[in-house]
Amino acid sequence: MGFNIISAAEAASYIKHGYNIGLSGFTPAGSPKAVTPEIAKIAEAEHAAGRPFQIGIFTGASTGDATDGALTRAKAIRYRAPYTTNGDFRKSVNNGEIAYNDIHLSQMAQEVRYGFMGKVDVAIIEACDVTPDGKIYLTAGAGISPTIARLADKIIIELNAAHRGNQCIGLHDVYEPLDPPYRREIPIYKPSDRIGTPYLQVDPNKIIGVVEVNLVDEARGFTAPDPITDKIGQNVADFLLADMKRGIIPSTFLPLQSGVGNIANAVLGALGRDKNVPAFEMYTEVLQEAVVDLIRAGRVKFGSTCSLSVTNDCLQGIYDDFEFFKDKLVLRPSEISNNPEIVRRLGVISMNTAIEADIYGNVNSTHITGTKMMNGIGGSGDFTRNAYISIFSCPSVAKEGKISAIVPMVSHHDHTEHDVNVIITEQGIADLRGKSPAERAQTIIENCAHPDYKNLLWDYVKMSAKGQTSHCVAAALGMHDTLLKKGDMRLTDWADYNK
Ligand code: 0RQ
Repeated sequence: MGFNIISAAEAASYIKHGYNIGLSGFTPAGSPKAVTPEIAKIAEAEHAAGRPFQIGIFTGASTGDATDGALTRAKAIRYRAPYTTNGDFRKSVNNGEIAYNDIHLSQMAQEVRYGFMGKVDVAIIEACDVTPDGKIYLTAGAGISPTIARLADKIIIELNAAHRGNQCIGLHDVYEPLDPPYRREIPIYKPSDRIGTPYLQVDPNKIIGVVEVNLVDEARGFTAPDPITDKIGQNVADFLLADMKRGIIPSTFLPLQSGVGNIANAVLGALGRDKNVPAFEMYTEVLQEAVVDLIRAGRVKFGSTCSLSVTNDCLQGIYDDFEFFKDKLVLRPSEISNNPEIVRRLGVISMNTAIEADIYGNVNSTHITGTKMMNGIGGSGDFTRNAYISIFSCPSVAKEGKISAIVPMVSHHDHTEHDVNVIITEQGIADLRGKSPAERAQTIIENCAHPDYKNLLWDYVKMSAKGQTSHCVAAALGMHDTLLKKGDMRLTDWADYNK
C-alpha cells in the first residue's frame, strides 16, 4: 500500500481549530467512524484548557453518531452542510449553537467546488482499498467524496475491513462534471449506465496516512410497517398502477426514487409486493433494506443509488452475494445520483415524505411548527422539481391525532405547489395534476385529511378571502398556534383568529 499506518488519534491531531473537513459517505453508510470521535476528544481537551476548537463539516448527507453525534456533544461543530438525522445535532441546531446550511444534496459538491463554503482543509475518506498511486475504492456510500478528496489539502483514509477489502470493488461509478462554462451533458441515459471509474483518483502525496479499522456502518433499522404505513404504501402502489393502466406511465414503467424513513421503506415494500406493478428500476439516492429484498426477489431489476443505507446484516448479505448483485447495483456521487438533468431525462417518479402539506399542495419536509429543524430537505427537492410525477406521502395525523399533517398553510416551505403532483395519506390520494388551487383544496381535504380535521379545514376555506389562492392571512397558521398554546390542533377555534 505504501502509506503510513497511523492511529485515529494521530490522524485527528492534523485537524486544527477553524478547519473545514470533508467527510465521505452518505447517511451513516460509508461515513468515517474512527477519526471523528478522536477529533471530538481534542475539542473537549481544548475547551477544558480554555482554548477555542470548532470546525466546519462538509458531508454528502447525514452521517453516524461517531461523527455528527460525537462532534456535536463536544461542541466542536461551527458550521455544517447538508442533511443530518442526528438527535444531538438537531437539539444544538434548534438551540442556535451550530450554523446549519440545509441545501439540496445535488448541489453540495458543486457549491464546495464553487467556493461558496470556504476551502476543504482535510478530507477523511472511508475506503475498502487504496493503491500506492492514489486510487481510492469507496465503501457503502459515495456522497461528495470525489470532490472533497480532490479539493482537500490533505487526505486521511479510514481503511475499513468491515467492507471486505478489495472483494467488493466495482460497485461505484465515480464521475465529477466540469464546472460552467465547460459543463457538458452527463451521459446517463438509463439507470444502469456507467460513465466513470470504480475508484476515485487522488494525488497520493496528499494522503497523510491510513487508519486501519474494522467498524460496521451505524445504519438505523426501521420500525416494522404498521397498518397506517401499509395503507399509505398500498395507496401509492394503487395510484401508480392506475396511471400505468391509463397510459400515463409507460407499461415498461419508469425508474423510481424514494426518500428515507419508515414510510418510504413501507411504500417500497408495498410496491414490491403488488404483482400488478411490473418489476422496476430505481434511480435514487438511498437504497433501503426493502429494495435489497426486492432485488433478490426479481421485483427490482436495477438500483442506481448514492448509498446502501441498510443494516450491517443486509450489507454483509450483499457482499456475500456480490456476484449476484454486482450487475444490479451502482453507487454514484450525490451530484450524479440526484442530478436534476438526469432525473428529468429518465422520467424518474419521486416519492418523498412530508411533515405537513397544505390544502393547496405546498409541502414542508423539514421544520416542526415552522421553527424547529427535523432532519433537512435531503434530496427531496432535487427529485421533486424534476420528476415525471412527484409524490409526497405521510400519515394524515401525527402525535396521537393532536397534529394534522394537512394544514391551511405550511409553517415552512420546502416544495411548492408548482412542483408537487400528488399527496397521499392513509386516507387516500389527492391527484393535483392539472388542477387549480381551489380544485386542489377540494381533493386534498376530501381525500387526504383525517376525518377529525375535515370540517376544520372546510371552515377555514369558507372564511378565507377569495383569490387565486384563497386565504385568511390572520388565521393561516391558526392550527399551529393552537397546537403551541393548547397542545392539540383539534382545539382550533377560528373565531380566535378571524376577529
Ligand atoms: O416523531 O420520531 O417522535 O415518533 O416526525 O415521522 O412518521 O416516523 O416518518 O421516519 O419517514 O420521517 C419527513 C421527518 C418523516 C423524514 C420525515 C414526527 C413523527 C415522528 C418521524 P417520533 P415518521 P419518517 C431523503 C429525501 C426529509 C425529506 C426527504 C425526512 C417523526 O422522511 O426527514 O424525504 N424527510 N428527503 O411523529 C410534528 C408533524 C409531524 C411530526 C411527523 N406534522 N408535526 N411531528 N412528525 N409529522 C433524505 C436523503 O436525501 C438522505
